[in-house]
Amino acid sequence: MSFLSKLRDRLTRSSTKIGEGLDGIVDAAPEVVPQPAPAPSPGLVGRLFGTAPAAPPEEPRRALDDAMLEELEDMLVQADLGVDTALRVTANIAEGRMGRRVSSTELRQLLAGEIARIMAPVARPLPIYPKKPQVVLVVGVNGAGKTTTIGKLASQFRAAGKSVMIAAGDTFRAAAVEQLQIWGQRAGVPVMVAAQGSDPASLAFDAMTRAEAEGADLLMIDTAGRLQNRADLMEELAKIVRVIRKKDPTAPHNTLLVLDATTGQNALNQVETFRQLADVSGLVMTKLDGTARGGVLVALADRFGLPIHAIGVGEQIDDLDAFDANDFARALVGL
Ligand SMILES: Nc1nc2c(ncn2[C@@H]2O[C@H](COP(=O)(O)OP(=O)(O)OP(=O)(O)O)[C@@H](O)[C@H]2O)c(=O)[nH]1
Ligand SMILES: [Mg+2]
Repeated sequence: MSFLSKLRDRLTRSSTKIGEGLDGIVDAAPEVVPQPAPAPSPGLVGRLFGTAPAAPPEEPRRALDDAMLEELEDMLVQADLGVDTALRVTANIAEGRMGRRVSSTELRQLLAGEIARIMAPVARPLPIYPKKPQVVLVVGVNGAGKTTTIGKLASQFRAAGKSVMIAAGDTFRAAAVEQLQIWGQRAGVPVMVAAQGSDPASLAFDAMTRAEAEGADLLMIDTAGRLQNRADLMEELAKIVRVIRKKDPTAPHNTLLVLDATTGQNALNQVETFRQLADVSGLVMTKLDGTARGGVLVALADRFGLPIHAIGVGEQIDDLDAFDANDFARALVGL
């Protein structure tokens, strides 16, 4: 299955939401163009002489006016693009097109074009540096998908011939360490653990020492989930970063913020807070399968411009895809 159809398949709920929204907006036109009667079937003669098939029935159209733009804007806000982005996208669609009669398909294409334009600059894979080990710190709120994403990434980097190590920086929960060990086994990557309740910053330091000694290309450090309003946990994160920098002032080379797409607009606050504490260098958006809130990626890209390195589209090890702006835009609007 091609990436686009897989993504479209899994983004069904988002795309249905926006797609049906667009159909609804165009169908709300006061003057609906009458549908032509279906053309007679081409018959034997037609088939023999290759008569062109009858043109598909004309799609309903609606003149682009203020009322329609307002509906479009509301629909985009509903689809989690946020007010600012919805306004900008709508204004761009309107530019030079007021009064023109558009069909739902044309509207989808225009919208996909605008969304792709916003997303293109942020569609960038995780950069790989010559530095050994390249330290990738993974942060985010509880349950965002950090541990799962580390397992998936470790597997991909290993398949690409990199030597990878994982550090279980979530030292609070025994279950968290076990979960990471299972992912390590699946990916075929060693997992460094510390005693339960020990300081995650010192585990990070030890893991860097070992990764260096063993010549690992990549060290991925998992961290405990933390809500952005817990000052103590956020301070702990800042401490992890300080200690990592004692070992290597250029580390962490990547700080990945993992966001759960189903949290919708709250993702914007999460980026705001984590950025202040941990100098976030890129995003991974998980759970894009089966959510109707994929639109929040557009709001994030528009507001922060942080690279989106990958998207999670399921719970299995290969359910992590590169982020492609065009595919995403088309899938989101149901094209
Ligand atoms: N459907 C779907 N589920 C996902 C995806 N990524 C993670 N999950 C699921 O989300 C749940 C939480 O994932 P974890 O990786 O444990 O999240 P975490 O951020 O490490 O959680 P804490 O360590 O508790 O903060 C698990 O049930 C995962 O299987 C995804 O892309 N799609
Ligand atoms: Mg975890």
